[in-house]
This record gives sequence, C-alpha cells and structure tokens, in this order.
Amino acid sequence: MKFDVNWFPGHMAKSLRKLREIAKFIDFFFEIVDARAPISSRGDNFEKIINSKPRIIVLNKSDLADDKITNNWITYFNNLNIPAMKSSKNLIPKACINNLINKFEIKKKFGKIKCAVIGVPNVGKSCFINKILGSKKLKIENKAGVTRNLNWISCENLEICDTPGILTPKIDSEFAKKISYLGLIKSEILNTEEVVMNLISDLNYKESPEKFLHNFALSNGCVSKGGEANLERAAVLFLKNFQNGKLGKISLEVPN
Ligand SMILES: Nc1nc2c(ncn2[C@@H]2O[C@H](COP(=O)(O)OP(=O)(O)OP(=O)(O)O)[C@@H](O)[C@H]2O)c(=O)[nH]1
Ligand SMILES: [Mg+2]
Repeated sequence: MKFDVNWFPGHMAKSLRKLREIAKFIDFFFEIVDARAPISSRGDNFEKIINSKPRIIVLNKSDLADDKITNNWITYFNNLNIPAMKSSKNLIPKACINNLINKFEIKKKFGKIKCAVIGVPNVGKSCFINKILGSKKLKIENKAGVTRNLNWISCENLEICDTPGILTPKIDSEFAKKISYLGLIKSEILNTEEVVMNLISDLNYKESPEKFLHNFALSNGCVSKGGEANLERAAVLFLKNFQNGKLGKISLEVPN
C-alpha cells in the first residue's frame, strides 16, 4: 500500500534556510537518527548541509532497538567512514564527544567549538543536548514538532545549536511508513488506524491485521458501551505500546 505523508510546515522551511546559513560556521554536526530505523529516520536535507564537515551519526533511542542490530548499524556506518555512536536515555555521550573532538582534531584559535544537532522530528535532539548539559534546559516532549527555532546553548568548550526536526515535502512511501510507526511525524496528520494496520502487517503476526486489532481491542479493554471492539482506541494503544518498547526491542531496519 502506498503511504503518502506530507508534513512540511513553515517552521521547517525557515529552519532549513537558517541551517544552511549557519552551516559554514559549524565545526561539526551530530546527526541524530532513531536506532530502530536509521535509514528512514535520516532525513534527506542534511547531506548537502553537512557537506564535508565532520559529523557523527547518533543512533538514539537505542534502549528501544535490538542491541545486536544497533551494533551492526555502527559497523555499517563506520564502513562508510562515518563515525557512529549509540545513545539512549541513560547513556551520557560526553566521553564520546570528547573523543570525536580529538579524532577530528577540532581546535579553535578563538572562541568555542560550534556544533549543531540535526535530524527529523522527535528523534531526541533536544534530549541529547540536555544529556550533554546535564540539565533540563531544553523543552522535550513525546510529540513531533516541539522545537520551532534554532537555539544556541553554551556548555564548557562547546556552543551547541538545537534545531527543529526537519522533513522533506515529499517523503518516500517506505520511509514515511516507518517514521509514522515510530512517532516521528505529527500524529494529527496521520490516520492512526491505517498506520497500525500497516504496522501489524509488517510485524508479521499470524492473524490478519483486522483480526489481530479486533482481538487486541477486546483483551485490552478497548470496547464501546455495547461491548464491541473499539478499533480506534485499540489502534492508539497498540501504537503507543510499540513506540514505548512495550512490545519488546524491535528494530525495523537491518543493515545490508
Ligand atoms: N526511550 C527513549 N526515549 C527518548 C530518548 N531520547 C529522547 N527520548 C524521548 O523522545 C521524545 C522526543 O525527544 P525530544 O528531545 O523532544 O526530540 P526532538 O528531536 O528534539 O524533537 P523535535 O524538537 O520535535 O524535533 C521525548 O519524549 C524524549 O523523552 C532515548 O534515548 N530513549
Ligand atoms: Mg527538540
């Protein structure tokens, strides 16, 4: 089934323009992706912006992904000569960052090292910066589109720029499907039931998606007054469970 998603509001276009403007002053980039789907969540806009500047791919939310597959992704990116690291809610990336600064021999005669944290919405960019800062300075929320402007933060030897999640006006159908499953797209523009039917089908359960969701509704109290299955509520709950890791550590993409 073709999966069409179009979410490119004004703040994304504006941020993309600003990011292009400041790119020349950036010493290195953190490209944050979701460890469960590192290709689909990579975003199409960033390659040109990063250009030949040092960059590290951060496989974030690795606590929700299959560990072995995440390690394989790190090898995959390293084989492409792109440094990659894991990050999760409890993993403090500071040592890794210092290694990176040393590896690229990033030195400044004047001022602090400038880096930008970029990626598609809701992958955990602001949360990653909060971990570096060891504070809750930046607003984070479990929904796509929280950060709306570029935001500079100073920390020891670094100036870090938090950026809004940016997508492209036309997203590949397969990518769109996966980033919808992961909650990286504003939920209001999606048909949750349709997303969940696709997800159930991709998870290869034995029953048909319709039957599975029906049974899931009944066994999880998603029933209407008359006692019949409420598929709408069931879809919302199933998607939430998947996104929060309640169905297990599931990676949607494996390196080839
Ligand atoms: N399980 C888990 N959740 C995480 C991790 N990092 C971030 N989150 C959660 O992901 C959600 C989004 O985090 P944000 O930091 O707001 O994401 P963002 O990329 O800045 O989002 P936008 O500003 O909307 O582009 C929040 O609910 C975070 O708590 C992680 O490593 N593991
Ligand atoms: Mg943010």
